[in-house]
Amino acid sequence: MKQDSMIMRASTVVARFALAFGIFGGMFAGTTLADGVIPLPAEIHPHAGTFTAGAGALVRVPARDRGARLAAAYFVDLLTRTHHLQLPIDTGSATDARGATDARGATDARGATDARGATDTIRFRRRPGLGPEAYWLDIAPHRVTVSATTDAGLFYGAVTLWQLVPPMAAVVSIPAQTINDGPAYRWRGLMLDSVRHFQSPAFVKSMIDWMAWHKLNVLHWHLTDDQGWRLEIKKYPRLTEIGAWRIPAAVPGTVPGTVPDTSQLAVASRSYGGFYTQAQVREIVAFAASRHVLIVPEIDVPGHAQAAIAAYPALGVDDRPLAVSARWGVHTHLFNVEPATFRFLDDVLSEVIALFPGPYVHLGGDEPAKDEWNASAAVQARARALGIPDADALQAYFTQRLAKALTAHHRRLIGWDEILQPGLPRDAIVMSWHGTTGVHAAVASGHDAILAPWPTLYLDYRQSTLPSEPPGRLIVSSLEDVYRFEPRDPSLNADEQSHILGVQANIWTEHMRTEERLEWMALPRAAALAEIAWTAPERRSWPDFLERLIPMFARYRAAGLVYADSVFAIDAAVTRSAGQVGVTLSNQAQRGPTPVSEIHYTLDASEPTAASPVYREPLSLPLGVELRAAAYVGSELASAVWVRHLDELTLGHKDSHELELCSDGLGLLLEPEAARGAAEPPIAIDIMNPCWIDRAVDLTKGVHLRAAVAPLPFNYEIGADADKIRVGDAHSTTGELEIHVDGCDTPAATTLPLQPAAQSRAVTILAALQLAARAGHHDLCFRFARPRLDPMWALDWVEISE
Ligand code: TNX
Repeated sequence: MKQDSMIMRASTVVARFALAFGIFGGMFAGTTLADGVIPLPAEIHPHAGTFTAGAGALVRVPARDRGARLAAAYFVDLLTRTHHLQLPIDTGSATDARGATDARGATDARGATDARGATDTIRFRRRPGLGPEAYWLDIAPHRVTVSATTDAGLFYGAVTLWQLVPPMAAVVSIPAQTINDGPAYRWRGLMLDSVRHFQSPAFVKSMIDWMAWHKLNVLHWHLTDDQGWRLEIKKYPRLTEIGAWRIPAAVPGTVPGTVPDTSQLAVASRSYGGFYTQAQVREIVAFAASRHVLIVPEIDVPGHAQAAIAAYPALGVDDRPLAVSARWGVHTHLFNVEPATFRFLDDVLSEVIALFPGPYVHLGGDEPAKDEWNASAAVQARARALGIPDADALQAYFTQRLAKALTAHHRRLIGWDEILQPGLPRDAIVMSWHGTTGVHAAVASGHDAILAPWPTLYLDYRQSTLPSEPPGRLIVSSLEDVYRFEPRDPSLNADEQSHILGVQANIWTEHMRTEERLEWMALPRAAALAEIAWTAPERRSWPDFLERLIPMFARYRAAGLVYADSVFAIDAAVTRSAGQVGVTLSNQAQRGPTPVSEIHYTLDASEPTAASPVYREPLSLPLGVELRAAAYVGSELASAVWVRHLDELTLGHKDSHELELCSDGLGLLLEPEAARGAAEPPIAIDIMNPCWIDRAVDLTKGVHLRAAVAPLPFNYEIGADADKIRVGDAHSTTGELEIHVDGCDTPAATTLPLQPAAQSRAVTILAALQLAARAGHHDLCFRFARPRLDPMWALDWVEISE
């Protein structure tokens, strides 16, 4: 089961989702209006009665209406997948195709048996005058009608109808209501980075499928970068023969004690990678079309180009051979500006355009560190010949030169907000990631724009501070942060507003080594994104969204998708005083005036159920008990079960999440390369300053201390910032763990040599040491003295006992 790979708390035993939901998943009660529909529809009007489709119910579509047939088939397919219900489809009569009331219309309205003998019908039909993605859904006691002008509208009507059927229901039973719906924005996107880590074609399709459930309609596919070229280009086979492969990114200190020089590594060690063949891309594009998802390919220029240059060195600024990068960050290798390079890019774009029929091509443009261009005599000479004054203007030239190629192919250019420079063609679209300032500048100058602000809509940021989060970035962008991002900006005038095409969240995958983790990072934040992109701000409500999320979770489980329970997951603060343990429990959903979930707990090692005591105030418990807690929404289990033995040993054990980081330079959640169980949390670390604090430790009697450490690769391109990292202070060739009392800059109270851990890629427990008694409570600071940047030592946990 996929859920097995979810990251769980190390110091505690957490019951697995799969198990817990297996026990409690069937309890979902009845449905109310639009219960479970995400994104929330624009208008819902309740009526008396209930539509119930039992055996013999029929789905009817007009004859020769392919769009209606596909929408109906998707509805039937979804119902089969999540409910194991199979409804037959009747492809109808010519009368239906005209959309007029047929002879059976009156019969249907009465709910009597129609010509095929079915009592209850779900009809898909055309209705003129609705918006391009809008639909109308009428649920009456014996008949459901899904109508729309377009195929997309019928499809979205089908998705809503599916979501109206309560999860686990054995029959289709929906309260009578009319739903009139359409999106606030036409661009409702997710960006998938298939470069930093590669996903299988099957995964990409599965993602497109669940995007459709959320009425998300754009997959921006990031296909080229420094760490790989993932798209087969027939004219340039080396792009994927060479450019699609790199060394695994997480090998710490590849040659112990030296900075790994990837260009020296044998081809055989370039073991990580993959690419999409053109046949696979065609299949994915066709699949996406069937889900009304548009794929927008991204070929990133002029930066993020190292993989292409590794494959064809003549594309680069100097002749030095390059390897495909296995490092994260901003690389300095740019395409050169020679005519041959533009011919190459024109050729690449011709193949890209042939594969992706959509109207847009994304040409990146982000983070072009201009060092190489500025330093190169050849680039400077070329710029002078073109009459271009500086490197920024050169990037403008680069983008605009390729924009012309796209225009010739009747395609519109999209780029990150760095492309907004004088001369940018008016029809180019600006994708703003630097907050929303890029959007203001873009729409003010008449460009269409898409909101994709960092860090709120960056799904590589973690969703909570809990140790259950997989590797990623340390800043928190919670489900609520995403939900509360407001795309509508009242400071823009109506004309400017009309240039905002919509919103997009970006899934950068540096730290997402597995597809399961990617799903965890994407779900359910994609549901929050869907609602801000589709539903008008005045209709959105955070508590209401959370309630509707519970049946969405059930659908995710039915489809075998991994998702984050972070919003409901139990957060515990534990304190000790004289034989007692104080425990404060909370979760993200609990905060605010209207708590959506309730926390139930047990002290007898049994699983908490909805009937277990409700947590209302901090608990004071005797030492030695085992506390279990879980969040419920009504009778539905909404979080993993949190477990902790409150005994001496586990209370003295603190992992990197329970310690405090000394600084917030560049915070990441990282994992050691080797020998780590699925239940071990990643390590919280500031790579600019790997340093942790344990506050107010009682040293009156002295303490016994154990620490677990791991070497992590320093595989980051951070330019001159690397000089700010303190290294070179080690007293041996491998370095030491230093423990400081009351301030990290005091002389170390004691040090532990790292030598015993140096040969391992896993976590090593260093020999225990004794910290001498001194009166009162003191802050302990743990940091490393190391000879060089790589490896970067990390503190996994400390254990302090008397
Ligand atoms: C910035 S946002 C990038 C990506 C990284 C991302 C990590 C943007 C256009 N470029 O190359 O993957 O940060 O969060």
